[in-house]
Order: sequence, then C-alpha cells, then structure tokens
Amino acid sequence: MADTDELQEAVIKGDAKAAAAATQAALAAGVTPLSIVTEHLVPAMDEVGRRFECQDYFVPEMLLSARAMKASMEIVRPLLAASGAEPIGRVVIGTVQGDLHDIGKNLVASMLEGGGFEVIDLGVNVEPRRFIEAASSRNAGLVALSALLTVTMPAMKTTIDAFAAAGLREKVKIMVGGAPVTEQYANTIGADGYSESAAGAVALARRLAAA
Ligand code: B12
Repeated sequence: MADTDELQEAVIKGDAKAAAAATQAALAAGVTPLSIVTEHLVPAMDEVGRRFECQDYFVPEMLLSARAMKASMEIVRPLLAASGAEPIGRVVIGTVQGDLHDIGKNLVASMLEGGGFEVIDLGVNVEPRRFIEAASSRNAGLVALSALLTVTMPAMKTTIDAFAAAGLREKVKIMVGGAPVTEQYANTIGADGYSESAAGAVALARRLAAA
C-alpha cells in the first residue's frame, strides 16, 4: 500500500515528520498498528542496518532513522496497548549494561503492554543491580533483557548470575532477545526463554507467566 511504502521510505531516509504523517495516513487507511510495526517499521530498520553494513550509512544516518521510527512508534504505541487483554503479570524490561540500543526493546515493551502485561521499563545501559532492585521492589515475575551488540551479550549472563547471587533466580523468569542473541545462546547463559521477535516475546511471556 502506497502510504505504508511511504512510511518505510521516511524511516529509511530518517525523516521523522514524514514518518509520523505516513503513520497517520496508514492508520486512516485501515492498516493495523501491528502490521505497521511488523511489516513496515521493522523491515525499514533492517534496511537501515544493511546500508550501515555496506557503509552507505553511518551513525548519524542510523540516529535519524531511529528518530523517525520513534516518531511513528509514538503514534502506534498507545493503539497497541489499547488492543490488549486482561492484565497477566508484571515485567521488568531493559537493555543491558553497555548497550544503548532501545528500538527493539521499546517494541517488545509496547507489545507486552498490548498483550496485557504491566511493564516497568528501565531504559538502556541497565546495570544488573537495577534489574534486581526493580524486580524485587515491584514484585515482578518476569525480567526481559535486550542486547544488540555482541560485546554486550555477556552482560545478559552477568545479569542472570546476579539474580542467582541475590537468591532471586527461582522467583523470576528471565527472557532474552535482540538481533545477535540466539536460542542456543539463551540456553547457554541459563535464560528461561528467547524470542527473535516482539510478537514472539508476548507469546513467550505468556508461557513463562503461566509456568
Ligand atoms: C539503530 C541502530 C543504532 C542506533 C540506536 C538508536 C536506538 N535508540 O536504539 C545508534 C546510532 C545509537 C547505534 C549505535 C551503535 N551501533 Co547500532 N545499530 C542500529 C541498527 C541499524 C538497527 C537496530 C534496530 O533498532 N533494529 C530494529 C529493531 C526492531 O530490531 P531489534 O533491536 O533486533 O529487536 C527485535 C528483536 O531482536 C526482538 N528483541 C529485541 N530485544 C528483545 C528482548 C527480548 C526479551 C525479546 C524476547 C526479544 C527482543 O524484538 C525486536 C522486534 O522484533 C543495527 C543494525 C540491525 N539491523 O540490527 C545496528 C547495530 C546493532 N549497531 C551496531 C554497532 C556496531 C553500533 C555502534 C558500536 C556503532 C559505533 N561505531 O558507535 C554503536 C553502539 C552504541 C552502544 N553502546 O550501544 C552493529 C552491532 C554489531 C555487533 N555484532 O555487535 C549493528 C548490528 C550494525 C552492523 N551491522 O554493524 N546503533
């Protein structure tokens, strides 16, 4: 559909104003909030990543694209949340220490909210101690860790180990994700679950909350 192609173009070009306008137009044309995210915003960021790899894009272009994606998400996020079911559980989410990527984490947070979870978002560059404090003080049964850099993936293990050291590992289920993370890596570090997508994260969180 023309409007949503415009949305992808706007995100790839890093034009936040055009991304917001194309998002409104797509919604008005009946495109669902979920397909705006999964079929247009995520592929647009994949293309940005491809251009970065080819050195067509550098960090400034990535930042502009990230800003354009956020402009669209600001419109879509409340709609995703509004489509949710009954509250199911409480999730503490954050991007692990050393890592500043938050687009995927924000998508997962929005989808979890839309899926009926209460979400406590700690932001980026989150130290293990902060995950533990938030999970304890808010009595959260689920913790969701995001990492986008191979060099920050080990911080997921550090965080899981810190929960164990604090005697809380049995009280929380820990799920992990982010582009470089795999099911195998999740198993290796002792996570309770992994999903490669935001939609899959909701199904996973539901399974873990029910377990
Ligand atoms: C945008 C971007 C940035 C932006 C981030 C802006 C922001 N606010 O997030 C900026 C410009 C700041 C940035 C900086 C850097 N970046 Co960068 N960045 C990207 C880029 C292009 C897109 C990432 C993204 O948002 N993808 C879209 C989202 C929707 O996908 P996602 O995060 O994977 O999330 C999905 C799933 O993984 C999953 N998911 C995510 N989290 C979780 C959590 C759970 C619990 C679950 C279940 C699922 C889940 O669900 C999401 C939705 O489906 C990627 C390339 C790429 N294609 O991944 C590079 C990339 C991640 N960056 C990279 C690099 C190298 C850097 C820098 C080191 C560059 C530099 N020289 O400074 C810095 C690091 C800064 C830091 N300390 O973190 C590399 C990493 C390479 C590696 N192997 O480690 C990549 C892969 C680019 C590349 N091909 O080289 N980056």
